[in-house]
Amino acid sequence: PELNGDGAEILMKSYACQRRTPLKHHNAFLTEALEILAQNAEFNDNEGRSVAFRRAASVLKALPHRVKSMEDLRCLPCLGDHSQRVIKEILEDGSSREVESTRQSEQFQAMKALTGVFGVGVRTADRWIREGLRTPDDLIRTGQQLNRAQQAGVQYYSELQRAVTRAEAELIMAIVEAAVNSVLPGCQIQLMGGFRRGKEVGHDVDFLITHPEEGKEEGLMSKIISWLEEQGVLLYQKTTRNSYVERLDGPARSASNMDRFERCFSIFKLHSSASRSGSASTSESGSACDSGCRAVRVDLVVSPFSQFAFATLGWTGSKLFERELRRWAGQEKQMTLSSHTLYDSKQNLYLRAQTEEEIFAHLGLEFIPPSERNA
Ligand code: DCP
Ligand code: MG
Repeated sequence: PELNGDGAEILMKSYACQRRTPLKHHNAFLTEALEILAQNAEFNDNEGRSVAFRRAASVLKALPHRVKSMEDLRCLPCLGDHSQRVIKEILEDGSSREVESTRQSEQFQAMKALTGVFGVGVRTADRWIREGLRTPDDLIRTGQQLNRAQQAGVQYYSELQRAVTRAEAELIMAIVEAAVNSVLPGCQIQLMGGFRRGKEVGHDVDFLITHPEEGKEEGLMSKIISWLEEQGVLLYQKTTRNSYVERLDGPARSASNMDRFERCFSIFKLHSSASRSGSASTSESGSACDSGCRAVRVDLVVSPFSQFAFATLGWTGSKLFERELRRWAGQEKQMTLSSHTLYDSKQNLYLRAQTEEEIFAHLGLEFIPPSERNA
């Protein structure tokens, strides 16, 4: 095994969910490069390649020191030939030609700009690029057919591009708490995603809501949305209903890893002055976002209490950490993990849990706190 600066052995486990990955690490100069290639692979609809680069980057994030030579990589898992080539070039020349030419390429930049529009995925962006479009402005200029989400995405594009600060997240938390408490007292509300992992900024703010009395959460989302709409907080919202059913013979094989909670994708309106001073804006109604207004993406998820621990684990991230948890469960434990349940295929039963700690224990994993899930 590799030695660290003090000569102590580093044992790097191969699944990201077996490792502690802090937010701040020593190898951003390498991980940013590998993540460009991962993102480009996603743009090319090559998921396998994308995950390989993300796993390689993630191993470097977990290292307790800066990589100085290829020797430092001996015995590390998940570093394929391609990743090693890129790392070698950066160590020797300061940058990788492949990474830099990807970063500069018109295709990559157009994909980044177009998939950066809320409501636009890789397939749609790719089609637009083949039609000669490059930027969100081009969509407006050429009068593209846009669905409601994409219209909001274009309308609030520059606002939504700006990183959401923790202060803004706290402000939105206060608004969500006010909404939830006024429609159903006794709920629990949790800040999820990157902010739960300790990030100072995010691309959105994620919340998980439950009520300790199972069943009370039914119909909750539409009441929350009505309250927020009456207060004029929402610039956009789309709610999907809860479609989860627990099957006795175990979870259905699903094409997507998306969970099936009642969920609201929304855009909140804050007053810029309020988002600086820390007071919420709840008085005006209407859906305009003028110059004194801040638009922020907010995701609300409602979970039944019995699934709350699984939902908490599933909505904390990072995306790679989640993916690795599910892979560990399936490949190493013959279990199926989702944001709803954990199913043991050897015993043919659902394993219940009230806390994240219990889920890690069911999976035979050491508990990793949210701040160290930044894989
Ligand atoms: N999530 C997931 N798979 C998805 C979508 C979400 O596992 N396809 C989980 C993990 C994420 C969390 O939900 O951490 C929130 O998703 P975000 O896209 O908001 O990701 P983050 O909050 O981690 O990042 P950001 O700071 O960019 O919002
Ligand atoms: Mg988020």
